[in-house]
Amino acid sequence: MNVRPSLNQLGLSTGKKTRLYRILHQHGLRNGTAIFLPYDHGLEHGPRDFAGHPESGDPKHVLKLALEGGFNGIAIQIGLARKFYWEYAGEVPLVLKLNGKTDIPAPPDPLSPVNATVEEAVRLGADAVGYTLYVGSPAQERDFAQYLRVREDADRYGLPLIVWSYPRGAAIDAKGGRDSFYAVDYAARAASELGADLVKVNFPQPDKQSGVPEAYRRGFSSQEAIDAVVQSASRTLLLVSGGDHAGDEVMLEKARQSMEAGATGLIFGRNVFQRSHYESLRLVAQLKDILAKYPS
Ligand code: FBP
Repeated sequence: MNVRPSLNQLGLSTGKKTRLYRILHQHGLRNGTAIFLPYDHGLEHGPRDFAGHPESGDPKHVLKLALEGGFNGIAIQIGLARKFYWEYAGEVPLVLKLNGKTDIPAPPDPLSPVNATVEEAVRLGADAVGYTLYVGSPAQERDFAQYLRVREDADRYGLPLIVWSYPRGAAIDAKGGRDSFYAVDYAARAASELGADLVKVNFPQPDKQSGVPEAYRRGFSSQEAIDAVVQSASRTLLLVSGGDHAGDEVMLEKARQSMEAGATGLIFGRNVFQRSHYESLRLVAQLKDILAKYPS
C-alpha cells in the first residue's frame, strides 16, 4: 500500500489548496477521501446511457442524487452547469468539465475538444476543473497544446485540475487495450508528469497482456496492479473510475482494492445513476463505508 499524500505535500497554490480542502474535508465524509459523480454521459455517449432509468436523464434528479448521496463533487459540462447548478450552488462542489466529445465518430486519433474555460468555471463557483487527455492518441500534439492552456489557466485562477487520463486510439488497442495494466499505469504517470493535481483512471486489468511490454506480463494480481498505478501517479491524487454498469460486489471490490492501494477516492457515474434511486443511495453508502476506513 502507498501512503496517501497529504494536501501539504502537493506543492499547491493557496487557491488550489483551499478548494481541494473544501472538496476533501468539508464535503462527503470530510476525511480526505472523495467520491465524485461524473455526469457528462449525455455528451460522451448520448441519451442511450439513461434508457434503463429515464429519471437519470434529468439533470435536476442527478444533482439531487449527488446531494443526497453526500458526494464530494459532481462533474458536468458547461450547459448543465449553467442551467441546473445554481439551485445547488455550494451545497455540492462543482467540477466543470472543460472538454468533451460525442462518440458518434470513432476516429483512430481521438481528441476531446475544449468547449469551456477556467474563467467560466470560476464564475459558476466551481471548485475544480476537469480535462480528458487521450494518452496514446496520435492527436497528442493538439491534445497537449490545448491541455497546456487549461493547465496555465487553472494555475492562474487557483483551481485544482482533474485529468481524465484515458488511454485511447489504435496504438493502445494494439497494446493490450485501454484498461490494460500497461496502459492505465502509463496514463497515471503521464498525468503526473503533465502537472495534473488529480488523475482519474480506469481500474487496471493485468490479464490484458496481448502486445504489452514485457514488464507487464509477469502475472500481476489486480491489487498489485492498482498499487503500482497509484505509485506511478505519485503526488497526483488518484481517483478510480467506474466504467460500464456492473454488480454491487464487483464495484465494492474495485473500491476496496483502490483504497487499499492509496487512491484518494472514486468517480463512479453509470454505476450510480444506472440504478434506481434507492439502489444508488444504497451502493453509495456501502462505498462510503469503505472510504471511511482510509482517512488522510
Ligand atoms: P463512468 O463511471 O460511467 O465510467 O464515467 C466515467 C467517465 O469518464 C465519464 O466522465 C465519461 O462520460 C465516460 O466515462 C467516458 O467513457 P468512455 O471514454 O469509455 O466512453
